[in-house]
Amino acid sequence: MFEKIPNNVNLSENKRLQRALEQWQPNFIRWWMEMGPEGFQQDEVYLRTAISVDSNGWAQFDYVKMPDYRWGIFLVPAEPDRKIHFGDHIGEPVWNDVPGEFRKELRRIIVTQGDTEPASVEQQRLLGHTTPSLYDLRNLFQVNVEEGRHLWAMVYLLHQFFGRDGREEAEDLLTRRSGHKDTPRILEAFNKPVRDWLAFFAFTMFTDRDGKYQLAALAESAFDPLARSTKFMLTEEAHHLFVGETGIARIVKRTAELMKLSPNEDVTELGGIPLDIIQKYINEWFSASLDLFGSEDSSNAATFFGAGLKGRYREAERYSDHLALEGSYKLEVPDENGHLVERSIPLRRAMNIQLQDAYIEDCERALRRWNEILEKAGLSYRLKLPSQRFNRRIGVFSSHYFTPEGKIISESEFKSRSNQWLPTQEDYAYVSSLMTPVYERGKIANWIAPPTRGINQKPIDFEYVRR
Ligand code: BYC
Ligand code: FE
Ligand code: FE
Repeated sequence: MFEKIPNNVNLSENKRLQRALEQWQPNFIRWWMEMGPEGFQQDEVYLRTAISVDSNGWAQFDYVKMPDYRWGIFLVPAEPDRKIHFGDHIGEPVWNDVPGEFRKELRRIIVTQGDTEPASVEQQRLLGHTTPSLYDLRNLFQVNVEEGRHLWAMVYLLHQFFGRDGREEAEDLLTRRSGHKDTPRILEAFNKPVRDWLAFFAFTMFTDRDGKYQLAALAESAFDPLARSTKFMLTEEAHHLFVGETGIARIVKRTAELMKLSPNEDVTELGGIPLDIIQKYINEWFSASLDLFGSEDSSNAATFFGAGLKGRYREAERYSDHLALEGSYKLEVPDENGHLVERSIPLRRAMNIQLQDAYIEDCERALRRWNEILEKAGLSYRLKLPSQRFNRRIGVFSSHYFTPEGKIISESEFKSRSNQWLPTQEDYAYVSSLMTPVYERGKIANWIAPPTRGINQKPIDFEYVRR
């Protein structure tokens, strides 16, 4: 069995880890068969598999049946003499084991990260039945198997460094279920349904992108095995973000084409997705993803930073003060009377929002690209990111209601206008009415433009999934 698990952690010589994985692996496969992509487990999918971390080894492409995917365990090579570069232990050597005083916090971070990976597979498990093309079907499955590998990455850390409670946590990662009323996944966005392909692209654009920033923050960690694991995960994450960003870009492009064909720019007559529905999905998934950063003012975040467990985005390059003991982050927050007043959050307690700022900047860049497509098509409509205050469930804005422009409003006004801002049942039903599968080689659904190129230099009409 262990030869089948590609790894660079000396698995063949690590008996203790082998025993732990021996028990866990069959349960993982059982979970994958039950909760993984439904209906396609016996098909041959053109997938990339990581077999080593060097540049020519890590991305091997071939046809694989998903249950035979070789989920591996990879850490980027250790940096010799790496030192902790932020927080209270700055300058000390990084840890290759878990310090007792931070055990609880580290376990919690790893479990939270690990929980999102299988959750996303569960959320996406039915999408194969409505794929717009074989190219997209393959990308969906690529994302799914890699999220599976990300679970393995976190389970490796739990088994190797957390003993018995690590093993218990690893089991629990396979028992919670996205959206389950008694045993839900830990974070809210991972309990939301991903109903259709517009939602899938919005999810990979906005929610996987939270993943990128959380992983980047953990890649700074003083706990070196965590830093090295998450660094390798980031190389895979890039493709997930590509799927999301280009997926929405292709829908925008197709919608723009259809708007030109329709005398009153009504694309529903032509089976397209109207721009205002795309905007509502952006509003929904952007706001749900902001909640994943935790509260803007967070003592947990201060502890994580001080201990050196979790840094900011590119801590070394983007910041000069790595202690963050002085200074503050100014944020307008609502007071009890519903007036926005400036609050100074001590910098260390403001780590979540600093990470979120980097994320928002990145999202803005994608929005500009989508809007270029509209501009080139000669259309005046522009897509926008809603205010960070809009539709929040976590953090300092969650106690009040805001418009997408960030203006504070009453609950009743929000309720009466939310059908203009967030997808309605009719919007979901309309999008879902377009989701008829296209399994023919080289063909594509009417509501989305074809990709500009194929995968791994293959043509767009390549047989990415052999059914
Ligand atoms: N939902 O101080 P606070 C990915 C809880 S995505 C529910 O505000 P903190 C992926 C929190 O636990 C990246 N509960 O937050 C993407 C705390 O509870 P306690 C996943 C929430 O702790 C797509 C309380 O509220 N990675 O990889 O600073 C596909 C107050 O906490 C939520 C990580 O999240 C929520 N949204 O930060 C596949 C990294 N937010 O202690 C994969 C690891 C907060 O009072 N996690 N709470 O009982 C962390 O670093 C932190 O736990 C969080 C929260 C950033 C999530
Ligand atoms: Fe992931
Ligand atoms: Fe991802």
